[in-house]
Amino acid sequence: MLLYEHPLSSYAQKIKIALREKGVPFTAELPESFGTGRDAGPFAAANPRTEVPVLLDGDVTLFESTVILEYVEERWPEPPLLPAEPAARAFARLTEEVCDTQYEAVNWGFGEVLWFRRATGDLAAHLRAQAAAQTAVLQGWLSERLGAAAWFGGAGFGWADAAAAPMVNRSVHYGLGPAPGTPLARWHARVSARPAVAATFAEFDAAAARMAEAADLYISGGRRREYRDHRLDWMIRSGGIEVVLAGLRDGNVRFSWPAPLAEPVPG
Ligand SMILES: N[C@@H](CCC(=O)N[C@@H](CS)C(=O)NCC(=O)O)C(=O)O
Repeated sequence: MLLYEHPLSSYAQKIKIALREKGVPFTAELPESFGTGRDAGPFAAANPRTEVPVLLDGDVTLFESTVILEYVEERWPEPPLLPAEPAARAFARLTEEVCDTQYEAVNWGFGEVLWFRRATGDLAAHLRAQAAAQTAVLQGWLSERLGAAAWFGGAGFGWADAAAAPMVNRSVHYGLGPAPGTPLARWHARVSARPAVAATFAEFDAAAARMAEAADLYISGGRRREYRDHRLDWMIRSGGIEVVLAGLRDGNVRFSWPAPLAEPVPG
């Protein structure tokens, strides 16, 4: 079984954590054309959105991390990540949804400044401050959901823990982690100690250490970052519309699939 992924992708990390928790072996591969938006080759054939993660299991090819996670849970039910009770299942899915949309977008925005150097000076400081403030709001939301429990799933590790772990860990990497001693900080330490999560975070750390040189590919090497939905919304709402315009001018930003025709705008 093959997983197209990038070690920094929180969506891909969620899937790797789930597969490792269930003891399912897989090969992880960074697609050669990742970040180009190129519509040829095996990666684009597997996912026209050219986003990771993509799971290839025999004849089955799936993209969208939530769809993949549901497939993984149904195909390898043991140990279950979702609880049995309907309200608890919905709670887990809702935690994942907010992590995948609002939380991921804030982390992505901070990375655009830190790694991809999309802004300098006052704008960079402004975007960093926005990300820090919004991270605190989202960690507050997660803390309320965690309450006094050891796991988001209550008694045991589960679906919401797999989804939240890459998000909170990335904040920790940025120096925006939960305050030491808080329940969320203790949960982060607890989740990081699980072998499935520790292996996934080690891959994140190794890739993050190489990120400055990888980011050069976007500045000068013909790669184009995908600005879409929650991420694009984050950049604009947080005051970074200039970042989007500069990326379009410099040709290192793209929007989502299907790509617009390369024709001049009329008028
Ligand atoms: N909704 C998708 C989002 C996947 C996604 O945004 N993946 C990013 C990496 S974190 C990606 O592949 N971006 C393509 C690019 O920037 O070229 C999912 O849940 O799988």
